Amino acid sequence: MKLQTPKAFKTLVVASCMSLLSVTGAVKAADSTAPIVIPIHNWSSQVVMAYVIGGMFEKMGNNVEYVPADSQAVYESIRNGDVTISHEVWQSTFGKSFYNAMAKGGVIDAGTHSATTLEEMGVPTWVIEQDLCPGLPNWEALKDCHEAFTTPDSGGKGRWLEGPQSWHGDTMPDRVKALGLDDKWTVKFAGGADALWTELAAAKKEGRGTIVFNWTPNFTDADGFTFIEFPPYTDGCRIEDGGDGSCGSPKGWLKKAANYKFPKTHPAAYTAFSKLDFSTTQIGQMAALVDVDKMDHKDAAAQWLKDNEDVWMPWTK
Ligand code: TMO
Repeated sequence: MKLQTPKAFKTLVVASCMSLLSVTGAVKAADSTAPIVIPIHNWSSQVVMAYVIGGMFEKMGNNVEYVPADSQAVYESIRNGDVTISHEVWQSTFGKSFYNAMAKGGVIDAGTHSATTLEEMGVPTWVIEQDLCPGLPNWEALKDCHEAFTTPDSGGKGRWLEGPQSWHGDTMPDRVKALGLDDKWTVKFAGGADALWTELAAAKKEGRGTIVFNWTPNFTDADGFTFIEFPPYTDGCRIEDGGDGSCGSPKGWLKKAANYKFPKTHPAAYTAFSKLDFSTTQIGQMAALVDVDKMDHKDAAAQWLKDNEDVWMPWTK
């Protein structure tokens, strides 16, 4: 065994002083220059918020990279470190993938937004006002009104226009069957979120009934959209969770997720991300900048950051 050299001894002394300093809070660790990788999915608030959060990180001096990502597979990508964060973990649609990845090790819960969520089939409120399906929003009204919701491609059945299949798999077709509605209703998957908004506008213009998948917070909160009230959600009620599938979606949370190394590699950015918290109104506004005002996602985010410095700047301090 060798005796400690003076140089190693010196290093030890310096290291001890540094840890003493950090205990008293006098030293802040610097964020790594490695890029923070933010995923881009396929609904407007998520994309605008990606650029809002990325813009905030950049203002803090961080490097940011954006990657298009599948909204279910992203939790495994966060777990293995290819993606750093997810800023909109919707309970109903992504809760299972989020917790599955967490259970495998490598994903942390970085806090919950103030906004509560619902992701559910529903109708524009004028459909109820015009009584196109008497008894809505109670789901049992659907037993008796499918004729008002047929489309040229629905084979005489009423049609539910569900979101892209990449969001929920067969949850809605399973539900139609489990509720005994499959003789009268069929589910069609939209190619993308825009197809849902096109359908809402077309149905209104033509004065015909329509049932579409939608969510809150969204820009439609301001227009009058009514979610159908299905039998209440309980843990395990869906077929993929071992239940019979005859339940609606949960009134859920909206969380933030991160790779487990993020707090260590980028402590300042992680601290800001952990404090970051959006309300229903703020998220609805982010969506509206694109879906109502027709802005580009990046321009919408730049506008939002400019108009809301009092909201996000305190998170960076
Ligand atoms: C995940 N989404 C908000 C589209 O339901």
